[in-house]
Amino acid sequence: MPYSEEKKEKLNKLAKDIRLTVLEMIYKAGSGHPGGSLSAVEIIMTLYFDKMKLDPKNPQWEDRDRFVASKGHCAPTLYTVLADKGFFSKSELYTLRRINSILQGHPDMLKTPGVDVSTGSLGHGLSVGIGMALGGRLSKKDFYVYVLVGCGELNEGQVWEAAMAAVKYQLDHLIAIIDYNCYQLDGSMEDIMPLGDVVAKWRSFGWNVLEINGHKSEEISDAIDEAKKVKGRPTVIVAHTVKGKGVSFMENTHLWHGKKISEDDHEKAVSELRETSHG
Ligand SMILES: Cc1ncc(C[n+]2csc(CCOP(=O)(O)OP(=O)(O)O)c2C)c(N)n1
Repeated sequence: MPYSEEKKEKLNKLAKDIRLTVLEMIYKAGSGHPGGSLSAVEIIMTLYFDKMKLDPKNPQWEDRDRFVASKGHCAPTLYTVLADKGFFSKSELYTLRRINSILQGHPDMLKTPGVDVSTGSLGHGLSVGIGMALGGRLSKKDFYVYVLVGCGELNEGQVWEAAMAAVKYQLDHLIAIIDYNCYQLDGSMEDIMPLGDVVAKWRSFGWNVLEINGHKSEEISDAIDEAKKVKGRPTVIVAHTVKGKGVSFMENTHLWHGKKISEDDHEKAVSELRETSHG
């Protein structure tokens, strides 16, 4: 359904606020992953604010939709969105990565309300999502399972084993979203392990494949609506994104994949984000 101008504006502002919070969390923690946290903002925000069936007062609600942050290093973005939704107090956000904090560097389902799966070791999330979707089918539930996968993560062989299994089990309540920002930890996808025609690859495995701009909430939302119409097979949404989106000196580089943010850089990033509008 087309977004109203009011909704677009509201979500653009929210995305900007999420970016500011994420940068402050990583700055205060003295370590973290700015690049892949910033690229995933609209994807995670749109899922939680527009698409997922949730009850922040009851994080374990059996009928809820599930989210697997398979690229677990985007945890600051997930935590910010969970706090915005009311799963826990926003005052927790600046305890990121501290000993005994409920917000560890990677998502921990035993520590953080609203986190459905512990992740961080890349390659496993889609397989876990398959288990959840099969569990939902067996218990006659109607929930959807969303799995956010990094493009570098696609270099892990297990993702492709999962890609085969999801089709074998005809998991139409499983929706994978690839944060396709073209960079990974220490280089570009092209230099490290090119994926070639990623759309053709997923199609050849039997998936329904959609391709969108992963910084446009409306496109993300429409793609999910489309995915839900397809019966008998899973959908993957290839979301084209920009690593480090929103901060010019962090964009389109692996150099801000995992890096401490200095006071100077934090100030520069904040003033840049405050001046620009993203959509
Ligand atoms: C199994 C495993 N190997 C290596 C790492 C270290 N690591 C963390 S993030 C990352 C790069 C991931 O790239 P991508 O999936 O493209 O993430 P994004 O660019 O979206 O941040 C690597 C190699 C890891 N977390 N898990």
